[in-house]
Amino acid sequence: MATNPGYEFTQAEKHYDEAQTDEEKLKALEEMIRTMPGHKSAEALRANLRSRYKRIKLEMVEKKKRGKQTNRQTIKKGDMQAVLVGLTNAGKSSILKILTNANPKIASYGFTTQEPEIGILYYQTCPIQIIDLPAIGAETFETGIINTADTILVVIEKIHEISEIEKVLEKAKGKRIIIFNKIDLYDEQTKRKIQETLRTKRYNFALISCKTREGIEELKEKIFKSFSKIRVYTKQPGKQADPDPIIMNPGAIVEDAAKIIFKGRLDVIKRIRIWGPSSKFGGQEVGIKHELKDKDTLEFQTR
Ligand SMILES: Nc1nc2c(ncn2[C@@H]2O[C@H](COP(=O)(O)OP(=O)(O)OP(=O)(O)O)[C@@H](O)[C@H]2O)c(=O)[nH]1
Ligand SMILES: [Mg+2]
Repeated sequence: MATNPGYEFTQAEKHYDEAQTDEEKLKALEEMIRTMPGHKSAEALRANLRSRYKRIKLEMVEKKKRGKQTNRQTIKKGDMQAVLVGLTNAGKSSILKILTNANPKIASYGFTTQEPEIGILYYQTCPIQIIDLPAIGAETFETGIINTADTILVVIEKIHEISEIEKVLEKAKGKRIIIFNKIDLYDEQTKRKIQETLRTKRYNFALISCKTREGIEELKEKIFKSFSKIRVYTKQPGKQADPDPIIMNPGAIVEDAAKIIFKGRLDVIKRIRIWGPSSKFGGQEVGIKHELKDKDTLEFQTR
């Protein structure tokens, strides 16, 4: 090189050539700019290094933006969507992992989660979308998904965190469940106190531990209930009911269920009987306009 570079500069240049990531490249470039020859003929080189530095920085910002966009696009809102919100380290990703098939990064060093992550919780075979978000205060934290989610899962380690978290929930419309995590760290008496405080404040809450799995099944049920859907089981005459319910909105009638089962062909139905909360007695015969309730069992006799 015409500018007679010194040893340090040559080393920095080597680092640049060997750099695997944008961060490493930037670091090497900084080093090159710092150690490059000072005389006048090096001006062009300096300009070249500076523009290289700028270009990589810009590319990094673009990549970050694109990354976010793709992630947002892949999170297509499901019928039942719950989002995990909280301060760093509360255990949001641990909860995603325990509830769903997702395998997020979990660590104690803080601000571990950098992008929204999605998992599916199958509750009685119906899919519930659970979204894990970066912690409040993280550079990549955004409220978009929180504002449209059906249910907000407020994850805390201490009760006073609730008021801080509520600040980002101003535009959130979903139902809220307070999840007091890491309950394994407390004795029975303290646990009761925590429970009492949350009850007095009239929160819908769950005390859980990702470590011992305490409270996890109850939490699943609370999450499902928060969507206010109804489960309707179906059966054929003389047979056991199908263990997988049909998930419907409150106010649904027999006709809605029949349309799903018979794909719209209602003329095949001869007789309808019902068991459960909406029936006067087990096996009551009902018409197509009969309103269903959660945990009803419907029997269709066909022609
Ligand atoms: N004792 C105990 N530790 C837990 C429990 N749940 C999570 N942890 C630990 O808490 C730390 C943080 O867990 P994460 O799931 O990464 O927390 P997070 O809320 O996703 O953190 P960020 O991504 O930084 O916002 C990890 O060291 C976990 O092992 C629990 O129920 N009990
Ligand atoms: Mg996390």
